[in-house]
Amino acid sequence: MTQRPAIVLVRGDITEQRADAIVNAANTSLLGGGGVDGAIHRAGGPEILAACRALRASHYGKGLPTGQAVATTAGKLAADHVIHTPGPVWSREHDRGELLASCYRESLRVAMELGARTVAFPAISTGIYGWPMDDAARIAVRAVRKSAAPPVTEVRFVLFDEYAYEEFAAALRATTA
Ligand code: AR6
Repeated sequence: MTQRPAIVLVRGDITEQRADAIVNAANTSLLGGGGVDGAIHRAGGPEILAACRALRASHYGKGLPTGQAVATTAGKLAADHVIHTPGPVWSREHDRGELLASCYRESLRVAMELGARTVAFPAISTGIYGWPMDDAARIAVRAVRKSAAPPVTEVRFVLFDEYAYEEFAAALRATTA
């Protein structure tokens, strides 16, 4: 029987992670922004933006749709690849949970195609896009449990603060219970 990939939580900065792939909470323009996106482009250098611009020109003239994922070089980062995925903006009126789950699923699909074994995710949509942390954590953990498969051996959630860490830990406990 094949081993299920491990899900690991760490507190920290995703730009400092050693992993085969790190995931960027991007926007549909693929051209950078604040939060994790800004930090990844700053730390990874201009190669990442150049690769994003090339993808815009070749495949995504109108931008990358929310919930999809695409990989570029990781530039100067310790990772091999950055996988960019635009999360949904949280809405009180519309349930966009499926789109948020799709970010995790599609990012993992791309990671597996690349042969990545270790993949690090931030808490997509929980910053500028306003998603409540408890709900986002539940969706993230469920989606990863469902979709992670070999060659991935480890999925790491990299949480920026104690609150995010605690909410992901609670979500993990709830799905293993
Ligand atoms: N490492 C790990 N987590 C981080 C880091 C970091 N270096 N920096 C912030 N976080 P956000 P979103 C946490 O806003 O909500 C950008 O402008 C942060 O505390 O980066 O998906 C894009 O271009 C929060 O919990 O992403 C889009 O326009 C989580 O990461 C938009 O923001 C996500 O926060 C995307 O918004």
